[in-house]
Amino acid sequence: MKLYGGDLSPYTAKVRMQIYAKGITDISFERPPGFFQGEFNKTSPLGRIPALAIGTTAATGHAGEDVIPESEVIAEYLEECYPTPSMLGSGARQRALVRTISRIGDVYLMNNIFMALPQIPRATRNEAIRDLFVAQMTRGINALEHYLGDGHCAVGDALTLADCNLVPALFLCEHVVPTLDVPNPIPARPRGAAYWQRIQQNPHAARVIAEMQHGLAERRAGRA
Ligand SMILES: N[C@@H](CCC(=O)N[C@@H](CS)C(=O)NCC(=O)O)C(=O)O
Repeated sequence: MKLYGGDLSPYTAKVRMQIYAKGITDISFERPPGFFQGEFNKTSPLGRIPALAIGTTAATGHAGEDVIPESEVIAEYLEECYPTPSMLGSGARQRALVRTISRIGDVYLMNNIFMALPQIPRATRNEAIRDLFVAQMTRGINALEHYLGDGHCAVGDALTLADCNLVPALFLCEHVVPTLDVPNPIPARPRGAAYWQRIQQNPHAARVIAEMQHGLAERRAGRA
């Protein structure tokens, strides 16, 4: 299998963290062909990364590679293909908590920060658009205060998909949100701040954070 992605992409980081934590070694990491030319939709119709290429015959029967889009769908597919160690949580209630935190990381944090990115340049910024997305991000990060526990990880002491979503999401809160002239929301949230401190000690989290930092440095230097 091949994972098309990029170092700075938080959605790619989410899947890479899952791959590292599960100890999967037979998936290669590749740059998406034609991504910056707007041609990656020839490989994966949504044109976004990450995308997981799993074979040469598409499930639909159409010609071309068989490619799975959307980080959450990829994450679920990997859990089915590599069930051990499970990153879904144990028991129905804990799995629902893992999914709740995962959706906060993906839908409320990553997605809204991502949609606000065009509002970074002050000269062309529409403050109403920025504020709309920031309000939804704030809703999510406030709710996290209720759902995060005191264990080493987002849910208990073992890594789950909740951590794979939160680590890149909180990286964006810390490094990207301030570029919108909005304060990093983490320090003002005690549980979120304590979790962010703790999880950065985890080697799989630290590895994707280092990759995203590398991607951000490349982007800021105009190399990516
Ligand atoms: N919902 C998608 C979001 C993926 C996404 O937005 N990826 C960004 C890079 S982090 C991308 O490919 N952007 C290019 C574009 O939107 O055209 C997922 O979970 O995989």
